[in-house]
Amino acid sequence: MSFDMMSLPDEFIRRLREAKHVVVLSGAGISAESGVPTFRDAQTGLWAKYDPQELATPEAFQRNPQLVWDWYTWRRNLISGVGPNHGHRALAQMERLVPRLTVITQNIDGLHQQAGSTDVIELHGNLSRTKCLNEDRIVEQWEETGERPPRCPHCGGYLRPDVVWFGEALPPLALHRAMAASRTADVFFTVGTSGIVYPAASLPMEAVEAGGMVVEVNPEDTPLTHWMTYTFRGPSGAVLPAIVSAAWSETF
Ligand code: BJW
Repeated sequence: MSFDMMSLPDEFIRRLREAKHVVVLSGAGISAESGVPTFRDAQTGLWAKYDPQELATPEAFQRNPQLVWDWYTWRRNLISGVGPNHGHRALAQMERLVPRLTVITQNIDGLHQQAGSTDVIELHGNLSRTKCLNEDRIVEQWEETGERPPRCPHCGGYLRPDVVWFGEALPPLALHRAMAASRTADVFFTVGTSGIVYPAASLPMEAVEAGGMVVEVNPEDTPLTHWMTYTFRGPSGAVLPAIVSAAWSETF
């Protein structure tokens, strides 16, 4: 789907070009065009009968650790076969055009970093890391015995992905940095997130309260929409390159 650059308001472009700090809160929607299903999309194939919101919990892991481990293994394999799309790349490009750009992502796929973004705060962890359920320490190597989940080489407890499940605290430093960045944002983009999961969904309000311009990029309305200074309806892989082109005449 194309996005009409002519529809970008002059005032939006002016404030973006003058911004000293641009902050982007991204969600699963930015990776959708890379082939990573969003969190609230209906799942397909093997996983169609499961609700992701019921797999991404400590209770699910306690109830059925093998099921949850297998789901994350499936997702890790899926992510390893895809790459960043035009939306991720447009943000990496924007970072080179403004004094400072911080990406705060809820995604665990590492695609912003692959695209070249260098200041990325991961709020919900990263699927490439594994940690011990008991000791909460990152584990890089373990013996593959066929048991799923595998066991921690130090304490024998289960291993789990280093991601944040419902009811778990976000990494404190990441959350602190995300709050601080949101409060200093001249322009705050929320891209491809349903805006229903907290505390991430509160970050645009931090930017609003500090006087920042808040902008939503999403094909659909969200609960965050009414806070926005501007909303651009469309897929981020089309909208974000159009914004960079309109503001800095960069071509993609
Ligand atoms: C496109 C597109 C395209 C499609 N282009 N866009 C305050 C109020 C109410 C509840 C709470 C509250 N504070 C805390 C809570 C509880 C809970 C919560 O928020 N629940 C809500 C469901 C109500 N929050 C928590 O439990 C958090 N922990 C916490 O607060 O701890 C407190 C604590 C403190 C001290 C000690 C102990 C505890 C933790 C939240 C963790 C969320 N984890 C997950 C799983 C991560 C690992 C994994 O990936 O498996 O994070 S859940 C899931 O949701 C995942 C996502 O990051 C997150 C957000 O989803 P996202 O990214 O927005 O995706 P979707 O699918 O929802 O939306 C996609 C969007 O893209 C849609 O809008 C589409 O339209 C759009 N789109 N194509 C652009 N091409």
